[in-house]
Amino acid sequence: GSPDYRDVGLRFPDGFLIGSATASYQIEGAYDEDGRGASIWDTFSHTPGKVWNGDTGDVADDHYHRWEADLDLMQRLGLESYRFSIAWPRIQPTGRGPALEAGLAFYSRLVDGLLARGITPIATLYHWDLPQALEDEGGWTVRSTALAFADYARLVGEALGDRVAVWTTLNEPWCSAYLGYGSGAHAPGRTSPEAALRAVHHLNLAHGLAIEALREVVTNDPQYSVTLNLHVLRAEEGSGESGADAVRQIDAIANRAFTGPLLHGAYPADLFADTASITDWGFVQEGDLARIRQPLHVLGVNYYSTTLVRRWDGSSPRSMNDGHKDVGGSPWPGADDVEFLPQAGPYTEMGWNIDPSGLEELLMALHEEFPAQPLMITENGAAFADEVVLDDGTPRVHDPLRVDYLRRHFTAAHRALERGVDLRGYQVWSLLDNFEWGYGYSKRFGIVRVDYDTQERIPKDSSLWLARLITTRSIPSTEGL
Ligand code: PNW
Repeated sequence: GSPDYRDVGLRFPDGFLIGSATASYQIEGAYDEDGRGASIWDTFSHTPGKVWNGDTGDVADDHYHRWEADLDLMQRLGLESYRFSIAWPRIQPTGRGPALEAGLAFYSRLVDGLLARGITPIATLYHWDLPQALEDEGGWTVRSTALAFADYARLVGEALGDRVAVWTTLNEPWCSAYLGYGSGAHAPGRTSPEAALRAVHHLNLAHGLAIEALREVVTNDPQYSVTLNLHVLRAEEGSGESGADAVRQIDAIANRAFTGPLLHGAYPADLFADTASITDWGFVQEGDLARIRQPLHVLGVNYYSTTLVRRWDGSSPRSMNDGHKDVGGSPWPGADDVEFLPQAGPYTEMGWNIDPSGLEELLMALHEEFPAQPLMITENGAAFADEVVLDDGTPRVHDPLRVDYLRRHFTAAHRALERGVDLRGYQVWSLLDNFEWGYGYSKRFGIVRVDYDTQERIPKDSSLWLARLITTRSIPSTEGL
């Protein structure tokens, strides 16, 4: 049978970077301070009906003001690495022009503070907060946004390119393209299949151009990466050839639309065929593919759950349990005849099924397709409905479900390591409870609780468990937490 993924005592090698991750719009707040321009997420969250409960990132975790205490907290937990993102509109309020000194200074202090505490900085240039002014010119549907991104990368590289250890260009371009321009669940909330496919290409191009720009200006010897949310796809049992073809189609649009150009230097032919009625992909210009394919020191992998599909024959209402907020549009251009099926539990608060075998499977599949490519888990974690309890007057959050989720996924990652995968690290999503995009503050992914009234931080049991994992380099049992 399949492993239960609860092993304790498994050791991770020295140099395997264990830390935690956040993103600028989800934690910083201070949305109008020090000259920061508006991003598409400011516009989106301030538009009634787009985010649950009308939540916005205006204040979030107030990390912009509390960064130093947050760094101290990371140090107390013993984090070896911290994956954060840089808010483009803090550097260039309209997405173009000279850099704002105050914006650069904030991230410069943050990086210095990490290094002073012995924490490796992993910086993401784009975790979804596109300057609104660029969206007004077409956003990711136009090529000029990719060119502007390269200029932004150069400015950040000039300022931080002597200290950042790992640069990640984009976080989950799948979400930016398909949720932002296809389904409309994310900012900017557009619902056009063609726009989504144009966005795919311009995001891929932006990645390549940004690495070229960084390479020209950095002075240390950093690593370059991009982070993808690859879908682990399964066909309905017994669905035969038609199920396998549904997997093939979703694999093309969800996974190979990115790994193709980024790692093989070409878009897959079946992606073109599947989307021929939407676009002829004429926006892919000569020379683009050579610039998109850049050697990557690590490929970032975000993993939460699996996806179950089959071909829809139209005989009953279409099942769309794809884990995404249904706001009308489709995040699957050209795949209107694919069904997404409910999966066996247990589930997290997001409604996502928990299946650590999917992580092992994904790492093995990447290793087989790209044997020489080092990998890093740049996000894995879970939202649960945590509660604060008082233990002898001390506020605590006992989150056994999150501890169990993490233990089982760390075990899966360890099995992949043992099977020969060149896996370099594991960043838990997320350090802090934060603004969970379309769900606002209702979903808590943090290993540290945030009280949104007082901004108090309360380390959950999962953070203590992670701290012990880092000190012992072994997967801990949960005794004595
Ligand atoms: C990732 N989906 O987002 C992001 O990188 C994080 O910012 C986010 O907080 C985290 O995962 C948890 O959601 C995703 O709909 C958002 O499949 C949506 C999806 C996947 C990942």
